[in-house]
Amino acid sequence: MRDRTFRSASAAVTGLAAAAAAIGVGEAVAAFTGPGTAPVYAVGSAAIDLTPTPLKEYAIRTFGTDDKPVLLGGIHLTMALLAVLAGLLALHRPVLGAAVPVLFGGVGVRAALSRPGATLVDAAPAVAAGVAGACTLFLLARLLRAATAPPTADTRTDAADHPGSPATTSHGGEPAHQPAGVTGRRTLLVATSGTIAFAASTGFGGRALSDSRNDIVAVRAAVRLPPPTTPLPPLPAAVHPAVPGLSSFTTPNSDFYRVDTALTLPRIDPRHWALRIHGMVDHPLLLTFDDLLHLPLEELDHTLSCVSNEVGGHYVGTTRWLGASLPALLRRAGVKPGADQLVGRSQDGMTIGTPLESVLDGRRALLAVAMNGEVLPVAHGFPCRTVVPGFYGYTSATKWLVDLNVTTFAAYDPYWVRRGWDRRGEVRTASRIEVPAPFARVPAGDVTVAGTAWATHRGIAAVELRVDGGPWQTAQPAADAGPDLWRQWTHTWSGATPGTHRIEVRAADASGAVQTEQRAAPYPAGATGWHSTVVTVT
Ligand SMILES: Nc1nc2c(c(=O)[nH]1)N[C@H]1C(S)=C(S)[C@@H](COP(=O)(O)O)O[C@H]1N2
Ligand SMILES: [Mo]
Repeated sequence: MRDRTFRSASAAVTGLAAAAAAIGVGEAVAAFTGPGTAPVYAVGSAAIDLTPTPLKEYAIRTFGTDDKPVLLGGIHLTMALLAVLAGLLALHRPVLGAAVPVLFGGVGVRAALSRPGATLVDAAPAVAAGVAGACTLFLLARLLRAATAPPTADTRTDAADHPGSPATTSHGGEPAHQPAGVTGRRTLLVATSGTIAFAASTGFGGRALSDSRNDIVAVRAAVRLPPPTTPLPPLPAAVHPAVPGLSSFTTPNSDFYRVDTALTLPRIDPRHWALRIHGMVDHPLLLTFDDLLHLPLEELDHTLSCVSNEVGGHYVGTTRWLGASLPALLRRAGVKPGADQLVGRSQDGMTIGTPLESVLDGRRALLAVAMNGEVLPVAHGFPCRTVVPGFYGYTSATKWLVDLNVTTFAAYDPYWVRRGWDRRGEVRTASRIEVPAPFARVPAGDVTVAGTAWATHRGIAAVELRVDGGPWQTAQPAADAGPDLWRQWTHTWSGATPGTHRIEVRAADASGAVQTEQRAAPYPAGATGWHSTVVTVT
């Protein structure tokens, strides 16, 4: 019995060791083919693209920015379970067991080749991983069988281990045969720990090599940006009421929300970057990063928000972008009549379509290279992204931009539109209460309420509050910094009485249209409904 447990446990361990060796070898090869081609990442990226929209929405809602670690954890867990099964299978049928890593390698190959812009070389890490996993498992399984082979007449030495089956051997109990099993177990132990050490060194070594081969941090730090040709004055202090707990007017880069499908961040060396502007234009353009920096650079203060933001949510931020004028470049390329959609494509294959007439209607839209005076952070699109005020990120803000296609809505559906999201993606009016915090306890009397509202590119005209469904009261809007920016506001709720109260907020955009009370989920065109917060007055 103890032997059987040992055999099974050892089989599980050999399965896990072989899987680790496979992942390690995959990482080592991926150091040369790109971090996104490592099998686990390739499978994860393919999974993101294949995930049905409701599940994706659920993941963003439930795990927020942690959705990627959760996905990677799930893939590793699935692999671990399969590895244990493969180990057990290999114990009896080594060839069948070894087929499991081969199958998994096959899934990795498919995933790697499904990535946008993939070439055959991108499949190399998954091929190497599958072969390494299969060979390792086959060899370890053989060692395990040798070490724990069911006792034959020659090796059955220890009847005490088999209380139900008395020894029937003529050599029974002869200790001279003991060392054979011990040696076998020792060989197995050495081989298994050797495999694990090998897996760790190729895995971590491969990652480290990959990081040093693609040292985007150093490349980015070396970028020198010219100053803006037309600098904006600093924002007036009056845009931000000095209420403790209210978010800052400008969002620090480190706090700026991040939403994208990139499991490994694209690492683009600006020295090798070029942007193609083509499609329905008279003169297609190809711009290097140097060309871009030699264009007049302008600044844009702008509030970017995500269509997946829930009512009261935090997928929204305000920043000062720096970049070249997108409309000016499109005019230089000469947009042909009939074109109505501008599709940006990122290095990792994301496509984002913006209504062309909006880009060209006089609003400021940028090929941005910096935010808040800092070269674009890698997570926010280094070296270049688009920004077009008035639209959610998924229809206007392509990070890691490499291609702009002037086309039509009839001819092309971008990534999210193919998944059922609204093809225009204009920002809906939104407002949220930030102070008091939800479920805060505040003293009776005059209570300061404060928050933020935005209707990007239309602007906010008014904000109203009510308590416990009472009459709407007008809040005090802070200074208006322009329609492309959110607007903060404060309100004094006078005479708050002890008990639990609900405060509700709604805003009107510059056209006078008031936010609808009707609750709608973010899918397919952005959340609607009034934000409310419950507080206890003491
Ligand atoms: N390449 C690429 N660009 C992208 C996305 C993406 O997944 N890939 N997501 C878009 C979405 S949905 C949003 S809301 C914004 C978010 O930009 P941020 O991460 O800089 O805040 O980027 C947009 N640009
Ligand atoms: Mo988004």
